[in-house]
Amino acid sequence: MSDEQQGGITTVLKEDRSFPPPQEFQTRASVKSMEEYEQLWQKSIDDSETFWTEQAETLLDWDQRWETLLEWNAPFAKWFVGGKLNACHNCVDRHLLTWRKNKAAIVWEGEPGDSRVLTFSDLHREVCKFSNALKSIGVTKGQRVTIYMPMIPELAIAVLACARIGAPHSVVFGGFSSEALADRNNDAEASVMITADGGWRRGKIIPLKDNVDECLTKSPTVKNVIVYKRTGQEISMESGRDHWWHELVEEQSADCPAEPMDSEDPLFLLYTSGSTGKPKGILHTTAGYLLGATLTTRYIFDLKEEDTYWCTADVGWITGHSYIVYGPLSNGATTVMYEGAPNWPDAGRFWDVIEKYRVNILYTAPTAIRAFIKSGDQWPKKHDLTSLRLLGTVGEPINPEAWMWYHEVIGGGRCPIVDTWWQTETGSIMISPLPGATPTVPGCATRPFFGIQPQIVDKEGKEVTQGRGGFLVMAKPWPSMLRNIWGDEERFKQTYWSQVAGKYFTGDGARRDEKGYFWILGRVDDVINVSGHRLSTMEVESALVSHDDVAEAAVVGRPHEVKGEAITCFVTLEEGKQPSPELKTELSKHVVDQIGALARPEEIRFTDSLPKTRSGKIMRRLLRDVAAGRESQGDTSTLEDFTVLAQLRDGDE
Ligand code: 6R9
Repeated sequence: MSDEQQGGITTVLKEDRSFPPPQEFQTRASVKSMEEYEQLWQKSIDDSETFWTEQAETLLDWDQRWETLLEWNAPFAKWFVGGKLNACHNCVDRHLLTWRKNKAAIVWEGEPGDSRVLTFSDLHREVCKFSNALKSIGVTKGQRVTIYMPMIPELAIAVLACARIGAPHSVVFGGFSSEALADRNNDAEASVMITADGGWRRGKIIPLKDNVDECLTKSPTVKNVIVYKRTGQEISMESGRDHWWHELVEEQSADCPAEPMDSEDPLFLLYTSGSTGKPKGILHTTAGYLLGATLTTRYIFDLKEEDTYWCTADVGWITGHSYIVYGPLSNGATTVMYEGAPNWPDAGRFWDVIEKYRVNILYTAPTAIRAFIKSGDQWPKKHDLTSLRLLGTVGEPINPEAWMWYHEVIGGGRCPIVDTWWQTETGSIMISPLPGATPTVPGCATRPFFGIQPQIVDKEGKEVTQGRGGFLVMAKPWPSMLRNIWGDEERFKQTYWSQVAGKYFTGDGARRDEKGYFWILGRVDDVINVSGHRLSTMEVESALVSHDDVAEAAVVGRPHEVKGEAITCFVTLEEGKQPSPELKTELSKHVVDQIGALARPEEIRFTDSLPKTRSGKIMRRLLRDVAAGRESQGDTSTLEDFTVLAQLRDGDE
C-alpha cells in the first residue's frame, strides 16, 4: 500500500543547512552535548517515575508532598496526587527568602513609552493587596475569574492573585470583541471580571471597559467588575457592580497567605478555538502545569540568573501564561512585558526595546519575523542587538528563509534558535532543541523534551517509517497536559483521544528524519491531496517564501475534478514589489524547481494581507472557503481583521 493510502503525507522539502551550538554558548549551557541530552532523555522515558519525582522535588516548593506520582485512567491523568502547593507562592514568595527579593521580576514598557520595574518584593506586595481585594468582593476558592486586560503589570498581578487564592483564571485576550468575551465568560460562568478602562495599540485606545459593558448585557453571571485605570478616558461605572482597582486595593493589607492547593486543583482555563464549534476551555491544573512551565523555561531557554528574558506574546495566549508569567517567575527570572504593537511608532520598536533593556533571550513568532523581514533590515540594523544570546520561535512552522533571517540579522549569526513546538493543550514546550546541545536546522523543531515521547502514526495508529509524514501523537502522559475541556468531557475524549487509541492526538502532521529530528508539517487539516499525493501546505508555502519577492504565503486546496484537489496560493509581496502575470509564472516555476512538478500551483493570487488569528496563525480554513467560492462556516471570532476576508472575496468577483 502506498504511503498516501495509509494516511501518510508526502514530504518534499529538503533542508541540509545545520548549525551546531556555538562553543561559547555550549560551555555555559546546562546541557552541553547531544550525548548528554540523549542519555537524559532516555532515562526520563525509561524511568519516568524517578525523572518527574526528582524534578518536582528540585524545582517546586511544596506545602505537602504527594503520595502517588501518576494515576492514569486514560484519558484522565492525575499527577502528584495528594500533594499541596501554591503556584503564586512558587512564582513570588519563595524568591523573597533569597537575594532575589530586590531583583527585577517584571520590566514593563508601555506603548506610549512609559516604563515600570517591579522587583519580586514589589510584586509580592501588589499581588497580596489585590488578592485581598478579590476576597473583599467575595471571590473564593474554585470560582472562575475572567481577566480582560491590556499587557500591563496588573495583568500578571491579577493572574498571580487568582492563583494565590485558588480562583481559576480565564484570561481573554484584550483584542477580542465583546461577543467573543461574552461567549468565553458564559462558558466559564465567572462572577468577577477584571479589566481596564483601555489599552494602547498603535497609538489608539482599545476601549476595554466599553466592551465589557456591552458583553455584560449578554453575560449575566458577572456580579462585580474591577477596572484598572490605564488610559484615563471617560468610561461609565455602574455603582454597586464596577469598582476602580486603585480604590479597592488602597484599603487592603499587604498580607495574604497563599492558599495551599491540591496538585489537581484547577489553575486556569484558557479558551482556544478549533476549526469547528465553539471555543474550548482548556483546563490546566496546578502542580503538573507549573512543573512543566518551570522545567522547560529553565532548560530550553537555558536561563541564567542574570538574564533579561523577553517573550513577546500576549498573556491572553498560552505562550504568555507559560513563558511570560509562570515559567520565568517560578525560576526567579526577570521577564519583560511590552504593551503595544511591534511596529509602533515604527518598525524598529522591538529592536529598541531589546537595546534599551539589554535583552538576552528573545522568544517570538514566525508571523512577527516575516513582518519584520517585509519592513526591511534597516530597522534592526539601527539598533545594538549584541545583548542577545538566544532566540526562540513558536506558533507555526517557521519557514527556513525566515529562520535564516532571524539567525543572521537579529542573532548576528551567534545566537542558537530554539524552534519550540507545543500547544495550549500541552501546557509547555514538547519538541525543541536544547540550545547548548542540539545542532539546529532551519525550519525544524528537532527533538522531544525530557519525559516527552512523540510518535508519528498512520490512520490505524501504526508508526510510519522514518522520513514519512503522518499524525503526530504523544505516547505517554506528561504533567502539564490538559486535564479536560471545561464542561465538555465528551468533546475532550472526541477531540484528543479517539483518533489513536490510548494516545494523545495533536492534530498536527509531522515526519522524522534520519537524525531522529521531528519536522512539523502543520495542522493535518492543512494537508492537500493532489492526484493522490498528500502534500503539506506548509512545504509549498516555504518554497514560495524562499523567493526574494515574497513576504508571506498561504497555500490551500481547492476541489478539482481531475486532481482531487488543486493547489491555490495566496501571496503577499515584499515592500516595493509589484504583482504581475510574469511574477506569477516565475513563482510557479520556483515552486516546481524547489519541490517538483507535483506541487505546481494551479492558481496564485496576490493579496495585501492574509487572514490570521490574533495570535498570528494563518487561517487556512477561511482561505479554503474563498478558494472554493463558499461562505465560511464555523467560528471566526479569532480572526484578527475581518476586512481581510472581505477584500479577498471582493477580489474574487
Ligand atoms: C504554543 C501555541 C498550537 C498549534 C500547534 C501547531 C502550531 C506551535 C509550532 C507550531 C510548528 C512550531 N505550532 N508551535 N507548528 N512549529 N514551533 O502556539 O499554542 O496557540 O494552542 O497552537 O500551533 O500547529 O498544534 P496554540
